Amino acid sequence: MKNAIRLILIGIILFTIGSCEEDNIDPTPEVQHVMIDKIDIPYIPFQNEDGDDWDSAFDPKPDVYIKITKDTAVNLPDSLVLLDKRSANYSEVSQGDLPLSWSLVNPYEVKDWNMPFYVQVFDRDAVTEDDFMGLAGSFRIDNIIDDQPESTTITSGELQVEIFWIYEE
Ligand SMILES: [Ca+2]
Ligand SMILES: [Ca+2]
Repeated sequence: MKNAIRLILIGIILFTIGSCEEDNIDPTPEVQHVMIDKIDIPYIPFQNEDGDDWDSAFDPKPDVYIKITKDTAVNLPDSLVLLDKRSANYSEVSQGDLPLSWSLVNPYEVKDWNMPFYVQVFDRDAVTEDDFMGLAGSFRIDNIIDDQPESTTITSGELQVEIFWIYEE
């Protein structure tokens, strides 16, 4: 009888330990960090809204770069620009060069998941002010966090932008 009680007690203790351990294992670790790994531009407008080339006769094709911004306005202060790839522009882009692609050596973490952000595309100019080619957005981490897609594509007119994500626990 004593042995039986002892076995039951041991059983209860083992069961309790087992339950505790189970509670400690999180079956789906939650993503804590979402980063931008790469930005692709599969399509750009090859003419401006007047139907003209982006540049003059000698180098008519666009010299494309991107900015990631917190707003849709074109000339934003630095505080509203998350990422500026002006120094990494593509020169004289033609159809065969697409998609353009910017891989980030240091993936950019978007800390505010509720914040809408945009990808603005420009033609880099030497003498005159850079030409604004268009923007795609808004992107928002809250919109993707449930599905955690590998990438998100937004098309806006003749412009298409694809952002590739990294998720970390
Ligand atoms: Ca231009
Ligand atoms: Ca050009």
